[in-house]
Amino acid sequence: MPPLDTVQPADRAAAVRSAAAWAWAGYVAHAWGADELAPESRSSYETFCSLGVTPIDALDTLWLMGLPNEFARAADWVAGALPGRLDANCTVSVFEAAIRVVGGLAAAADASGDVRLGRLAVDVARRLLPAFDTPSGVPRAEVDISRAPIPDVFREASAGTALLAEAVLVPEFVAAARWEARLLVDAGGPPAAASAARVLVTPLAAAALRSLDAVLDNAPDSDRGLLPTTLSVDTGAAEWRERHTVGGRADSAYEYLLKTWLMLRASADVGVRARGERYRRAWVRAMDAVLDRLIATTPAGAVYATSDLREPVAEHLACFLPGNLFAGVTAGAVRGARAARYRSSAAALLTTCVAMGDTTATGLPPEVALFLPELRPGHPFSLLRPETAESLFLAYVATGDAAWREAGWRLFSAIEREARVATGGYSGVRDVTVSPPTLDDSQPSWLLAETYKYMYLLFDDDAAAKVADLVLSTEAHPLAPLP
Ligand code: DMJ
Repeated sequence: MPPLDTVQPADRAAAVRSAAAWAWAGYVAHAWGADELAPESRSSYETFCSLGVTPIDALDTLWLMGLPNEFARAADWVAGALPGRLDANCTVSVFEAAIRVVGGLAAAADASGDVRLGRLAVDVARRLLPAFDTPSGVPRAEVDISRAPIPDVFREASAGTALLAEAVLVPEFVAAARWEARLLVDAGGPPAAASAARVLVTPLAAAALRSLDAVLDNAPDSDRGLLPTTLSVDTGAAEWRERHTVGGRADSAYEYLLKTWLMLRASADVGVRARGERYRRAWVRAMDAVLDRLIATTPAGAVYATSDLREPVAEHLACFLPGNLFAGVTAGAVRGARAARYRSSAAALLTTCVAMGDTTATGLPPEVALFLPELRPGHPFSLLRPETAESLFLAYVATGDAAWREAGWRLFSAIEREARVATGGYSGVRDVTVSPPTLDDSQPSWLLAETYKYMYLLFDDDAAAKVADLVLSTEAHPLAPLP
């Protein structure tokens, strides 16, 4: 990596690519076959039943960045090792396995045409399917990935409550259902099996849609589009009165109202498009309510997403929201005065997310910021999360404003300066207010799946053009919309 201050704007994408290659090289050297890299101790740790979540999550980033040898090595390992690992008796989070493993496999299969990965996306999605077998259709939080029956005691303990984000997983399950249909057709099945209408009624897609519909059908009208943060898997209704939020536990459900529409809206099938329209309307209603009720402005004019309890707390996780608003405007989900409101609110929210990093000694944003009323870190650690980079990319696409690219470069430089490990990889930091920081010795799989991918997309117009017609999942996996 050349000195950061000598990198010309035209070379920024190459710098991101080389950082991603460093993150990957660290994983290969010290954690090969494990879930995630512990870069400082040059070892690894297991977070997902040893499924090898880092290579799975990284596959389509390696492909997009033009790292064919790295992609081939990862794809071969996944195709060879994952089937055996899936048969080990182990409990996984349905949400995490869907967004990282099913989404990662399906997107990599879409991009490369590697049928082995498509088959595995279907296999993993089918293994998650029993979780959706609840009275409401809202899935249980966890499932045994080996398909072992859930012990009764565990079933009772975990059956009661789901988080909102866990209930809305349509893009991943539709992507897996498409691969299932494609494999059927390839094996001599009727071509009509791959039509959008037929894909949506397969068990995989139908289960995810039933859960989303249960959430929307049961959301109290008095909440005017806001969704309950915890749900009963028996009824699909709010489990107890809890704050409304777009932060952790709820975030991707709001994001996926828009993205479920994006998956369905271009279909040649009028019924599929009509179904998608329900989710576009739900997204607009939700975003109107979020802007009315969950946004706060400090006396100094900083705008941030909080909760309806109005605590002066901003989570980095909620920094996906400006990008989601920009994406909706770009896609034409809203027009006229509403589009103008979404665009200006998104710019104000993103300005605060950028300031969360710009105002710390490391240049990294904290996990949680407080406004007292000045901006200061609440939880001061950083897990190198992607949400600000994601929103910067989507803001740049929507506006073409080079200031968003400059902010992205500052964020990239901060990671490079503060979080790079000399022996390979990057690490989260314990306190973003101290430079150089103490590292937490972990490289989350989303660094390669999302953070570097969004930075690369921000700086590389050709790469951005490649994903322009795809739907970027909540884990940044580019999924093909239904035909
Ligand atoms: C990722 O797994 C996804 O972006 C998810 O939607 C939220 N949490 C992490 C990154 O912060």
